[in-house]
Amino acid sequence: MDITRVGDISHQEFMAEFYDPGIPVIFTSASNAWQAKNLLTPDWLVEKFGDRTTEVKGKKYTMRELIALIKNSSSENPAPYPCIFNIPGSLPELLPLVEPLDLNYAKPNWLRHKMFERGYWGSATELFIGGPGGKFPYLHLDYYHLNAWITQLYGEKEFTVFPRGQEHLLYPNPDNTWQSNLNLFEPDYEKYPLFREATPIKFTIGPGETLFIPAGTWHSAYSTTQTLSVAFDQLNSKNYPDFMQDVWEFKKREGKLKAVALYGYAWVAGQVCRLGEKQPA
Ligand SMILES: O=C(O)CCC(=O)C(=O)O
Ligand SMILES: [Fe+2]
Repeated sequence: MDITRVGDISHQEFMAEFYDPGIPVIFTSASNAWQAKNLLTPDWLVEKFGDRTTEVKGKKYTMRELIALIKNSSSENPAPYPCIFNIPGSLPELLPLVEPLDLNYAKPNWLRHKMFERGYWGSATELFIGGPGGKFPYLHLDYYHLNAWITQLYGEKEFTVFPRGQEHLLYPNPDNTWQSNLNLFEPDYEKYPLFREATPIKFTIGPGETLFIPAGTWHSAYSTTQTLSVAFDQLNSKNYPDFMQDVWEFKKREGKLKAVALYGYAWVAGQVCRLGEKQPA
């Protein structure tokens, strides 16, 4: 199986051919809608936001320091990855440059509703910065069964995704079932023999391309050059049942009372969003 690239398809076609069946796809030109396209470069970020800070693996770095690290990164000696800036919190000036955030495809998106905007669900609009050799630490499913939208704005990133239904070949960690135990980049087939039967789909996305990763798709990524990407999540009636199950599972770890409160809140928010969709525009 291969990944499909699409150009100028309608929202309706996207929904029917990719969204509803849950098939990953690359949009080659959706980001034409964003001013950020062809604007963001590592040097530009240093010039505009050199002093802004973020934490990577528990250590605080400035943008200037991170860009210097990715410029010196190599597969033998990779810079830490991923380096992530929360855009609304730390780089709000970028927000108008990524409008419409939904790229005219990632809709409806209940996470844009006031009730879901509070940061309880791991959903965020983020800038990912990487250097050559930077590997996402594990093969995984995204938290809360959110759909992921990743737009590459600079450089090239190699993704690996797995077709649905291969979970039993991917050795999810029993304690963290959204993470795989195996090292995708150097698989130990002795320890994880069933992985031989898995059929990874590998591809590279380049500047201006947007990858849609449907909820429930196992994936990981690897920067082959200096990379900048903008990622955001999507929730609506399709992934909402799985989302609610995750809200319960994750919040339970923080205490039953909290889980009940947040589950109730997410349930109400879901009904509000569902009703909103039914109203004529
Ligand atoms: O762009 C990447 O490195 C992949 C990021 C990813 O899969 C995630 O943050 O969940
Ligand atoms: Fe992910």
